[in-house]
Amino acid sequence: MKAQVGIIMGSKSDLPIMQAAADVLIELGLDYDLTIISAHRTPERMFDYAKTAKANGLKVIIAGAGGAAHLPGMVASITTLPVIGVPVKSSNSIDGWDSILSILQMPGGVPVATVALDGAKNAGILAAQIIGTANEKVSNKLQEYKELMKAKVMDSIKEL
Ligand code: RP5
Repeated sequence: MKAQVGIIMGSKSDLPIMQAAADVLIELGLDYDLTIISAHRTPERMFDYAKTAKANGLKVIIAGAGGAAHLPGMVASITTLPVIGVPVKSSNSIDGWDSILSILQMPGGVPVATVALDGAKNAGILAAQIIGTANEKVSNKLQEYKELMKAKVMDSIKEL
């Protein structure tokens, strides 16, 4: 089956953070397509990716970037697919707020669902939840995931 989730990031240096999105998608039984696209260094590649994403079978795009983090917003400006933005606290980020605000403060009409700073795991879960609205198998996996989280907390209480 073709990947339904596209994971993109501005630089290889974002990968240690963005890997968490890939890991949770695997846990939830979803395939992903992961690559590097820089809004500033490879703008044509970004345009082509966003323009063809839907035809390539993607249902959701997770985009991570840091500093002047334009990748998620620019991709959202080109595609009608939902875009989840992951602000990365990168080497060129002052304190993370630059990454957050660059992704969060989108103009009306072009939303990016922004998760927490370095919050790639939640981006993966949110992508699965979007796909789960029309996919019973993924929805069941998400339910199991929630049960597991609950069980872990209950176990930690017993260990006190
Ligand atoms: C952003 O600049 C990237 O997404 C990355 O977070 C940051 C730094 O990139 P490198 O200089 O490490 O390639 O565009």
